[in-house]
Amino acid sequence: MSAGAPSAPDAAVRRAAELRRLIDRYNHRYYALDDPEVPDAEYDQRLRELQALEARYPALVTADSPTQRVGTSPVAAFAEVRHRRPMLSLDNAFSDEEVRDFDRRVRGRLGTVPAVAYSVEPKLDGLAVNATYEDGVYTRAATRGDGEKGEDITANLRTIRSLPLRLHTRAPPRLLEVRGEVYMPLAGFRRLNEQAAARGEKTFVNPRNAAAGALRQLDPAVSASRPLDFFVYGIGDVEGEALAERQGELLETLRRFGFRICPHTRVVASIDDCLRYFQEIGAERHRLPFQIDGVVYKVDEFALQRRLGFVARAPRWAIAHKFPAEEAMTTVRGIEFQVGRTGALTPVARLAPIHVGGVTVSNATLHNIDELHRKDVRIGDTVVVRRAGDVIPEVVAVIPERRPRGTHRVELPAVCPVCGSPVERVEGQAIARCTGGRRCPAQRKEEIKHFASRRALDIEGLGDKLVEQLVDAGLVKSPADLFTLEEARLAALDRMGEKSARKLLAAIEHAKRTTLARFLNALGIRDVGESTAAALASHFGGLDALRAADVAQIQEVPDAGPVVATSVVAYFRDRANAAVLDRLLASGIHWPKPPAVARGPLAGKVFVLTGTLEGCTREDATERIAARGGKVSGSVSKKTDYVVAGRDPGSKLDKARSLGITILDEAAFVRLLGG
Ligand code: D41
Repeated sequence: MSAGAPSAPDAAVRRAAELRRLIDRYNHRYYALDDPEVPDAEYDQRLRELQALEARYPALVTADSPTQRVGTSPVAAFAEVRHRRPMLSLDNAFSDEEVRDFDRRVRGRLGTVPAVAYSVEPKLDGLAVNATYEDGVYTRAATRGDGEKGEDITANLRTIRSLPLRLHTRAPPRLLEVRGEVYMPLAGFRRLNEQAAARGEKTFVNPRNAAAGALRQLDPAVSASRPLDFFVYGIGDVEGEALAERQGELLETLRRFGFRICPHTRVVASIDDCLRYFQEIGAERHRLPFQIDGVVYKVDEFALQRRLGFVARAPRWAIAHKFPAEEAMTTVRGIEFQVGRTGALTPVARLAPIHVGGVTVSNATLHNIDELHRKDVRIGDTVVVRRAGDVIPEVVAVIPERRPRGTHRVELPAVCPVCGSPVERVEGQAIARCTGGRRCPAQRKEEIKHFASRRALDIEGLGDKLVEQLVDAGLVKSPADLFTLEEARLAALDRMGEKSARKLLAAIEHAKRTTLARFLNALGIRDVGESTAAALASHFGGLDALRAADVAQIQEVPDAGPVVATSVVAYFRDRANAAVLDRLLASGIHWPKPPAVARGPLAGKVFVLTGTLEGCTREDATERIAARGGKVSGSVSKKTDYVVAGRDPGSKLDKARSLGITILDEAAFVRLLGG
């Protein structure tokens, strides 16, 4: 022991060991199991106590102490680390047929086996890393690199709170290498990008790049501030007894050791089951809290894996079944501004057609003028385009190296490209609008399309093309004109005829019977979407009460803040809107009286859901709350009674904590619902 540092009394040694054990357990419960055991304040207090003890007696500091997660100083460059066993790569399959070929090869090599059991694991889109434990203590981590040697990221991986610094077992192997994927959960990725955008900094193209950037931070303190996580999917070298005979068992053992294992991992009996699993997870993938780019199938039995062996750097016993790519590169042929229902100008890139996310894309949104300027997309640029699931394709980023000479920054037009009215942009807002209102044909068309759409008045057969025709022909200037259309004039339109005209008029007649919520949604009041319309309808019960309400009264509705309330009041005050509204009502639009005040055990209670629930979907949860008289709101405010926090909750949880709102985990929520 160095001179001057007092040697620690036995009591301090024991207390430090106890604190380390406690904090480790709290960390595991909080970060790995999403099931906190103690309040945050208690956790902080224990950590501070340990820090104080270690400051007083530096000899107490151990490599696995939870105080050591951040603390080492920045390094100049990463040292090279040679893996004790090479980190293999994975062969890819892009179709069911290629997967079946893989299974046939496996069974062919094994001889008589009729069907092989596979471990099926979502393929996390992150970075493969290797973490080493000696006598149960975390000692080292490295990136995959070229599979033989990677970079030393020991300090950075240590900052991931779900990583155990000591294995949860009494008899750890002498040495254990675990392999897994470091990734950035989507909620954290979005938050990080929002913060970067707010500071006017460059955002990350995708969570994978963000995770790579975070891991490669030379300063572990910066790395620690990035929301990374780690799922383990296998092992490298082990010294000591074998941990398992099968992949599925191995993952269970690693889970017991304290690692996070991807929760959707399973063992299935045959390749048919693998393909079914691929379909299932493919349908669910955009609701997962992390990004996956396929599924990995691994022969479950290690004895069979050993018989199959390797070719080149890839095992013969595993394959990655990939989803179609959701990102692709193409060039920008033009940038135009589309005018929406409320006059908002949306910049849209016209693209050289490109196959992405399973379809051909030739337009992609740039969201708004700020986004366009932040990404600095120009005509002629090569860009990354993304189409994920049913989401509208978007331009993610420009490839600056590919920019041709002589391009120009795109500016917001001074006048509306459709009607020539001045474009207005409120200071501090991202959205620029055409000021033409119903005089602008583009706004008129969008207003009527929205009015007729499925989740509004649901007028069957009145599609986008027909609306455009009706507006262009001057037959319809506002939604109210739909109810005075004449059969003869309709029938005279291109591609119409008498029969279609009659059908459309019948559909319009049919749509007059609706609900107040649908009707309010159909009006297209700024800042009032489907769920806010429903909340307004159920709170006020009738249109007259809502029309008479002031800003303060509207703010009593869950989900309605000052922005919504101001927009609603402004809508009903507008003379032109009032005239359209009166004509709509005069045409015979009606709805049943809503049921009297909600009753049930949760009457009047406002819930906010965040994160993923294991036992039911968000829609189910909403229905179950509503069935008991409660309401679900999209955002946390003082009006919120309960926040239900599922797995990987978002910033709503932080907000709830700061407002002191009751937080329910899934189990408590189910109990509140009555089992
Ligand atoms: O989730 C993943 N990204 C994942 C990657 C996974 N679940 N399992 C994997 N298994 C392997 C073998 C079979 C070679 C042990 C992998 C990877 N490899 C892998 N990741 C990057 C390169 C290889």
